[in-house]
Amino acid sequence: MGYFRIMMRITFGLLLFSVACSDSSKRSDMSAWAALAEGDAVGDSQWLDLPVDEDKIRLSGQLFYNDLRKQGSFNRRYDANGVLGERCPYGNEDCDLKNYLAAMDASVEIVSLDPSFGCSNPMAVGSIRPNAKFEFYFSPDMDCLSSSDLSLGIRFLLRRCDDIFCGAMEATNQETWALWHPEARPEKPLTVSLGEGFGLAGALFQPYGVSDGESDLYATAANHFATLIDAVQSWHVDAGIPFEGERYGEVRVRMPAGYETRGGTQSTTEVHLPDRDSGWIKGNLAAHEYGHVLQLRAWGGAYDWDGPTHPEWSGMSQAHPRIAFKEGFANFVMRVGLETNHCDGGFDDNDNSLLAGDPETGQDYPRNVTKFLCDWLDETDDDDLSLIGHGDSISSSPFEVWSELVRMKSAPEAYGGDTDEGLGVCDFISSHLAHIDDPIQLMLEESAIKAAARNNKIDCGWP
Ligand SMILES: [Ca+2]
Ligand SMILES: [Ca+2]
Ligand SMILES: [Ca+2]
Ligand SMILES: [Ca+2]
Repeated sequence: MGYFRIMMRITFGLLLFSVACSDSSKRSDMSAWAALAEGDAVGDSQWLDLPVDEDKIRLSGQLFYNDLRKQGSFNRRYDANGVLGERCPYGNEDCDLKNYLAAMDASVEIVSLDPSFGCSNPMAVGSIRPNAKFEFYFSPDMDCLSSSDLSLGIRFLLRRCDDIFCGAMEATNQETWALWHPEARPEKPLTVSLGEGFGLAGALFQPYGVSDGESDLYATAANHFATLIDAVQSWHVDAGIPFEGERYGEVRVRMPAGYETRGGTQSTTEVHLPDRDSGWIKGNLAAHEYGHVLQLRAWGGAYDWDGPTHPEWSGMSQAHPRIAFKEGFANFVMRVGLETNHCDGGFDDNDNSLLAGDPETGQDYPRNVTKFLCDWLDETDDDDLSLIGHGDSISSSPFEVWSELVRMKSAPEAYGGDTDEGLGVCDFISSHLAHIDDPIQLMLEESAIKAAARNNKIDCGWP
């Protein structure tokens, strides 16, 4: 079968540095928060032996974080030795609680620390590359400076905001998690003259270690940010799903949100993550919650059903089909987003990864929904011999799954969906089939999709 099997479109967003006195409402009061802590330094700083025009300054450096997640896409970034990143979870004695990887996509700002002039906007803004580097070559705004000797600070923020995505990790006080470079901060400005270049020591987004109580939440926030960026890379960069920033705005992931014991997505823009209770975060939660953000944005900003949207749930427990679909979809987003949690391999096979419930009620279980969406996506055909039908022979792309998600909510009349009751995985299937005009293609797809659904104990009352 290959009717809606298409090649996944892969695009790589190239982020360029911009030099600007750009404004942002989130930035105006950032200084106080950012001054709370400075990062650790890795290596030495040095004057750069590179040509610099006399009206410009060249600055470079690196930013790392300590990646102790169990789950993530580690090889999207390089480590401090320039080698592709690897998994080294908390508690692994071999790496001694150190796994410094590039803080990819974090923002970096250069600000004037000269007290004579009140220039609060950053004079240059950029982002951290997969090799951890940042580099600026810019002409400062001389109106913001008292002389040709500049007193500069370098500020790192767990925030990515560009045409592809805009989101940040924020602390309980709703300010972005941010750090000064240890050698370019209010207490110790970096002094550079026009026409000079300076390479700063690498910095680590971990000012208080990984187990010193509340303060080490800086390091935790950086690990959540890595998971968020992994999901963004898979869904918005690789799969090309629109973020719709103009319509919905920036996503703010608050951690710790004190009252939370699990994650909670409040809206298209507000995600809450709990405090770390012991050990370390697993690394999957921010990607699951981001799945809810994607669904809400695909659905016009709301679920729209009458009833609770955040009931207790688990993958193997029976729930209303609308909750099973919502949580199953969020876990699907996490599986596509994190390389360690992919759809194929052990999760594909029903022997290794069990289904829940029975064939009559299977659509009520988040686990079954996730496994079905994974079969809808993957190219690994599998067949459970204990269930009727020839199993999974279909495949698609994340973009097509997302497109169907949008369509099922926007045109329920096409297939008889009840948005007041709330839509489930059977609505997802019905919506897809309702838009196939060619009767032969419809017959083929219907047969294949039903077989794949039944392979996941999903039977929508079909004859
Ligand atoms: Ca499967
Ligand atoms: Ca498949
Ligand atoms: Ca499969
Ligand atoms: Ca079978």
